[in-house]
Amino acid sequence: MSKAVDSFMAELIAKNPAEPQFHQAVREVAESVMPIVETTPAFRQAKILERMVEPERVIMFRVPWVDDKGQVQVNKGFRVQLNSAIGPYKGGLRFHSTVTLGVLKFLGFEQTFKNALTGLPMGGGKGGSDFDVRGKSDLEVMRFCQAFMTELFRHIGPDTDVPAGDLGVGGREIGYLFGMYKKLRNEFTGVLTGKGLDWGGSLVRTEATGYGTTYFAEEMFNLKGDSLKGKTCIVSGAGNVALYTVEKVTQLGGKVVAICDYDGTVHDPAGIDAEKLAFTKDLVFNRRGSLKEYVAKYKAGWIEKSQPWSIPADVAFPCAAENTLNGDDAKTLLKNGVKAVVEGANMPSTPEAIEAFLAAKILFAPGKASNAGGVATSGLEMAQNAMHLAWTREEVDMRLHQIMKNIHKTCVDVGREGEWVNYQVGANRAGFLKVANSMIAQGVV
Ligand code: 2IT
Repeated sequence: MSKAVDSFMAELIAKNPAEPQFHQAVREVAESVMPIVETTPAFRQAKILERMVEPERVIMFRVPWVDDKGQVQVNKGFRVQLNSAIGPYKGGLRFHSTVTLGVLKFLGFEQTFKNALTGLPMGGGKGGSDFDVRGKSDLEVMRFCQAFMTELFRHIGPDTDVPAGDLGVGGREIGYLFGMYKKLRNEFTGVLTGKGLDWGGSLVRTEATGYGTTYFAEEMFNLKGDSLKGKTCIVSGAGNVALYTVEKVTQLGGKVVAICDYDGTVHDPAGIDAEKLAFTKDLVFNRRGSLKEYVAKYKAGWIEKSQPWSIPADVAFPCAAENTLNGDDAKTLLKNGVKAVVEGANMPSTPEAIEAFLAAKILFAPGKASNAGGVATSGLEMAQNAMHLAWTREEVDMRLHQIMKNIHKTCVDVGREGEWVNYQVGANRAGFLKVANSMIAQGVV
């Protein structure tokens, strides 16, 4: 490990204490890009890394609301505007009890590089609240979203900052947030993405992160003259990203044998086919139920309070949350002969897990490259909104597919190490260079 990274990190940690996820995300990028920074006087002189890790602006606010019992509740609200060098701030909102400033800084930092990789003009941002949608009634969620937007609206706009969904924020929440924004501003614009199809949303946005992750995996195999066809796959999570990964993998001829939620892992050796997936989507998205119902209905295996990493597979798709695949999980996957690990979530693999994958030289795709299809399609939604028109499903899917191919090619071009591709280094360096050069062109601001 380089001395320059160590001293940079020591200063970052001293200045930003108690934000371990942010430290982790920065270290991962710093390790990839420090060799470029050290050998490029213009980057050193511009203090480019020091500037990148300092958000341009952080907004923190109180979100008071009234629950169904008439009790006043108070949550924290945040929007972290990380970097606007290449476009308006862009990134999701996360509503979950684990949300802290440090978590959102890590997500906004990742988002900045991810958005740069898409090739679309989007800066990096992230926001959210420690509000947990689980266990809340629909009306409570609506009142919370409205309260949240009564402060957020003054900081965002279609050319300023365009939030979207993340964990805990799906179509329902975006609807309530958009309704309140429109009322406060008296303006119907593309200020949020992930909107409903009848009111400015884009076709394929819901499916985009999972589809994009799968397209990326297919590209990785294609480069080696192989494909997902016939591959046994395991997926963690049972949300938007996970279930549309299952859908696309199955369409491309792979077999998904596991998914998981907070309660445990479904192990279905026969594979989660289209009919079972339709049931699961209804269970998760409409009825907000537990995967235990899948087990009862389809007589599948169940591993209580566990993730799928112990199940032998060719490909693992971590599509849940950060740090949900650790060093021991990585060893188990490698022992079982995993060929590829393709991240659908943001930073799901711990540093120890990544180290193990890179040492074993398997195919490893970091989330900022492989899960970029979601935000890329948000970018396509912004473009359609700005033009006041809507593209067909084929048009959006074709563009998403092309963007994922381009990101893959960029990672290969920048990250090739002999016969093997270090996608981690490729993604970090390519994203960094675009943002760094844009910042330098715009002066010290
Ligand atoms: O992590 C992500 O890329 C997202 N949650 C999607 C962000 C977006 O603006 O669509």
